Amino acid sequence: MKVRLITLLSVFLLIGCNGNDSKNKDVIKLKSQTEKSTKKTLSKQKNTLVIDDNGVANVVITTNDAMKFDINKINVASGQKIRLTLKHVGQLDKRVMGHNVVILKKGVVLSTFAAKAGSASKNDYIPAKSSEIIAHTAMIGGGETTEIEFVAPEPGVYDYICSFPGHYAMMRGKLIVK
Ligand SMILES: [Cu+2]
Repeated sequence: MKVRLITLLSVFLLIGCNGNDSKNKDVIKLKSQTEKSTKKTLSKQKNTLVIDDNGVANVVITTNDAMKFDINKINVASGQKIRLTLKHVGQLDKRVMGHNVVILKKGVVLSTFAAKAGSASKNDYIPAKSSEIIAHTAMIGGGETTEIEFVAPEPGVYDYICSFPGHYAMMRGKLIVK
């Protein structure tokens, strides 16, 4: 009698375990589907470089509450006029999830610059009178859009980051000028 009970119990336990396992798998599947769909949304909004009738190259970088730029590489020719649009499609306020695009000169050490920027809270995290910046957008929050125009510098590879405290590690890309 005892043996039978134990057998029954272990059968129940086995069923129980299997049930949990498949539930976990479902959860994992759902999660990866959500990740994929977020990526899709971002890449749908991704614009390739379009040069308009006035000879200006339009670049649109989309960002969100997950601290990501959808474009991490911009290829341009030296001397090309660029209109850079930054679109924040998140919902959080700029005080908690502010984003900008700061294009830095060659040789600027990102961690050093980011530390300086982090202490410039009164100036939207742009260090005053910095000689390390080629161009930068305004700092914006969810639902906002901002744009700047600048001319592509001499050939080389330039880093761009978001200078909001703690964001540069995730939010960075390269402007590749040929
Ligand atoms: Cu940011």
